[in-house]
Formats: sequence, C-alpha cells, structure tokens
Amino acid sequence: MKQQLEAILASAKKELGETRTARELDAVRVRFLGKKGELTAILKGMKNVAPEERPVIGQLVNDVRAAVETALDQQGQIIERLALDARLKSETLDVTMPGEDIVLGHKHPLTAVLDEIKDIFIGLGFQIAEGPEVELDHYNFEALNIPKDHPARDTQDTFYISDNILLRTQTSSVQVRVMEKQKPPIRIIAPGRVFRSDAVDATHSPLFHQIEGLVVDKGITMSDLKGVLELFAKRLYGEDTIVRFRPHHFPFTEPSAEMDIQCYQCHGKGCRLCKGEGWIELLGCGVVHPKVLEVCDIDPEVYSGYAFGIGLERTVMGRFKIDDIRSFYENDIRFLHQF
Ligand code: 2U9
Repeated sequence: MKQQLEAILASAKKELGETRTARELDAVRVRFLGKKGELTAILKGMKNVAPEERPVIGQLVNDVRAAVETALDQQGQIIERLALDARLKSETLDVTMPGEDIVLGHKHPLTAVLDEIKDIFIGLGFQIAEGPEVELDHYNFEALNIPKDHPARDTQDTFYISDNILLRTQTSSVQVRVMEKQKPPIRIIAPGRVFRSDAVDATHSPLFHQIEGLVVDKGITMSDLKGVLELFAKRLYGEDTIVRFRPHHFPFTEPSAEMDIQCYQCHGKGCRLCKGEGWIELLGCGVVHPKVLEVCDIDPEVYSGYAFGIGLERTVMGRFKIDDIRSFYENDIRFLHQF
C-alpha cells in the first residue's frame, strides 16, 4: 500500500510538471483528488485494511494528499506566471518606433485669405452679411443705379434664369437687402460667390468670389473710406504697405476710386508680379450714390456711406503667385498641398 501511495505521488508530480495550462492542471487535480480520483479510491478501500494498520495508512494517504495539493499550488503559480509572461510579450509596445505620419487637411487658399480678410473687418466693427445667389434683377442691377442699357446687364455677361431672375454678378445685392431691412448705422461686409458669363481662361472664371463692404451712417465721408481701406491694406499686407487711390467710375458710387498697393515684391520699381507698373490694384470703392440710398428708403440728406469691392481670387493669386485661376477649382491635391 505504501509503495502504491508513493507511486501515486510520483506520477502525480510527474504529470503536474508537464501541465502548461489551468485546464490541464485541473484535469490532473480531478484525476488524483476528485471523487473518482486515485487517492479517494484508496481511502474508500480502507475498510479492507487491517484495523491496526489503518492509522498508519490513513496518515500516509493524508500526507500524500497534502503533498499533491502543495504540488498543485506550486504548478498553479508557475502556470500563472507563464500566462502573464506570454501576455506581456504579446502586448509589448516599442515606444521608440517612429510613428506613422497622419496627413492633416487644411484650409483651401481662398478660405484662408477670406478668413484673414473677415477677421480684419470684424476687428474694425463690421458684421458679416449673407444673401441669395439666385437674385432678382432689382437687387443686382436696378437698386444699384445700373441703367437698363449697361453692358453688365448684357446676356453675354450675366446668367439669366428668366427676364428678371439671375445669378448675382456681385454681392452688392446682399447690401441692398440689408439696407432695406436695417436702418443706419450699417457696417457690413458681404463675402460670397458671384457669377459672370465669362469664357474660362487663366484669369477668368464664370464663378468667383467677392468681398464687398458697406458703411452707412450720419457724416460718413471719403476720408472715412480712405482711412479704413488703408488700415485694411496694412493689416493684410504689412504695416509698411503704401496705398494710392485713382479716380474711377461705378454707377453705384460717386465719387468712385480704385485703390492700389505699392508692389510688395519690387517696392514700386516694376517687376513681373506688378507687370512693370510698381503698383497692384487691390479694390474698387466710392461714396454710395444718393440714388442707391433713396431706393432703400434711407434719406441721402441725413445719411451718407461708402462701399468697396474686392475680388478674392485676384487677391489670393497675387499673394501666392498663382498664375491660373482654374487651379482653385480643380481640387488637385498637389496644388492644394502647397498652401
Ligand atoms: C451698395 C452700394 C455700393 C460696391 C463696390 C466696387 C466698388 C468694385 C469690384 C472689385 C473687383 C468687383 O470683384 S470685382 O470685379 N468691385 O470695384 N464694388 S464699390 O459698391 C456698393 C455695394 C453696395 C448698396
């Protein structure tokens, strides 16, 4: 019996030593210590052992059982450590590995410069106004003192949807709508898409963007216009920017002017960017025509105002030396990544 018990302990230890998982370990436990296990079977057979030998054999069985349990615990700890080692190995993170580059999106050059321009005017107390792109003839032409026979009204230049509905050719229509609803003081800029029936080439597109501005209040003069627009040019192109105003004509402003900045590349000497002129045209502007105020029910005897218009594409093309307007709309990632 003693030999049998020693053999059981030896084979239990051997089998335990070969286990590698908790499940294998449990199978060994059941085989030796379970209800139908080898040691339990021996305990059950104690009735056949001579009474005087029972205490010795009983003690021996208990010792073997305790030894198997200790061996089970020890092997359990080894298996746990093996499992932990395997997990740590599989989850190891090499923090010194170089990361993968994430390609971030960024603003389209037109949006980036438009945002800069908006920020400058917001900083000067202007509000942003928006309006419809499909517009009535009244808001796009009539209210702006553009005569019926003006070339801008020609179907060659304007996309008509019907006799009196069209795609706006300027965002001035937005400002007329604001003046109709809101009484002075008015200080707004109207950025947005405009449409002209132009043939596409390097400098013309049937869709482009304008930022127009309008200020109406008591006592507004050409001096206010000059002060604000010079300040705008300095904020956009740098504090040392030099501006000049040239007389011009627009039906909706009187007097009218165009504002140039001295070429920021050659400082007035003449280069390719300014086409040898030394100056770059930035915007058109003027004092709002009394007739335009009147149409919007604003008394020109009491109020006066100034307005201006900037072509966004032209401004951005100058800034980044882009020579073809079509690049803005083609969404070629190689072009867009440069800004
Ligand atoms: C109202 C009254 C007057 C807006 C103005 C210009 C001069 C101008 C051009 C710049 C380049 C258009 O995009 S462009 O081709 N615009 O020169 N725009 S004054 O005058 C207004 C606007 C609204 C009620």
